[in-house]
Amino acid sequence: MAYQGILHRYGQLLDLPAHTQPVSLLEGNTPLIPLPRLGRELGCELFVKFEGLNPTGSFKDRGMTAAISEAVGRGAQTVICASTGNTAASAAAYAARSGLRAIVLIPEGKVAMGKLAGAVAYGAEVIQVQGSFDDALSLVVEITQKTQIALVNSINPYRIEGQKSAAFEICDDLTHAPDWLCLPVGNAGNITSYWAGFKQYNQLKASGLPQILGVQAAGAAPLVLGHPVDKPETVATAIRIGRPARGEQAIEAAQESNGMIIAVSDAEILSTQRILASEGIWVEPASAAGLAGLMARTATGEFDPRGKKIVVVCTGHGLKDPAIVTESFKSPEVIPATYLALSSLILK
Ligand code: AN7
Repeated sequence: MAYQGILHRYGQLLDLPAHTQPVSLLEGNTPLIPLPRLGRELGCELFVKFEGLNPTGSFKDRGMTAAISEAVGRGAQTVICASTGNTAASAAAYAARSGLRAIVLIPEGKVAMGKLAGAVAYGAEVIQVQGSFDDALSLVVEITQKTQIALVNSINPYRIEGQKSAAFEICDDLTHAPDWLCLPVGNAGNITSYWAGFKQYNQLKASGLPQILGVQAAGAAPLVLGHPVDKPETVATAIRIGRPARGEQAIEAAQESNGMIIAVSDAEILSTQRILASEGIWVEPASAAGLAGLMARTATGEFDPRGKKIVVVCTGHGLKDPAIVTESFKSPEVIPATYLALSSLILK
């Protein structure tokens, strides 16, 4: 049967209320792409779980199909979220599909253009907040406590349920869990979901458990520093978050899995974005953090990838943030439309 989305494929394993009414854009079922060249360099079997290939270009669609399906079933008419961009675009799309009003709060001037454009295109009411993501999330929590508006940030437990599906897919594709899973950490919903998903699948199918490497940006690394960051700053705007809502669960996931949470610099994030692109995989900066962390720790000798099966999660597509690339290259060469001009340029 044709693929019908994650609620259809894995709904039995997700703890969703009976009133849930599926709203899907056929999210999930993303490819696990081998990186043989880089894997050989590192001495490991390396894969990218390319979550940028979801319907709105990020992993958020897995949790959003669940959260919106529950909200619709409960009779909600309006949903709201705070977002560094991807949650906003995803909430906007799933709300549009189900006829709900979507309101999204974003930190002023700090959201990549592809995400903002998505939220607008899908018809959300976009509001810029003079503050950080964390300030916007506090507002969202307050208004959803005082009104019937439904919250669709990853504080919403159904978001976590939906996002577990990525762990199930990886185990199904590899026939077992990898040795390591490396991923970026912002508000810490995704690391929480993966760990819950791997544990659940292991209980059901003895698929094994990965060690988890969570990676923050150095300028927004509350879980590495051990305290909130009031003014988070990083080129990876998706993870520019100083007070992760599920920070404790992220630390639990790292400890229970015998993994770790580390930070990488913006320079390391951007150089890893280029390395992934050189393998044909263009991701937004935050999405390069998992691999950046793996490579940085391998370079210092603190991590030994040799002989391991490693999955890096690339959470969002490069098209989300084209400016990061276009701002740093010079405009392409312009030539007259003649064979002579073309051949003298490229046949040196
Ligand atoms: C590409 O969209 O928080 O640790 O508001 O967009 O589960 O927060 C985005 C987060 C990683 C971090 N990669 O995931 C939002 C938002 C990308 C992201 C993360 C985000 P979490």
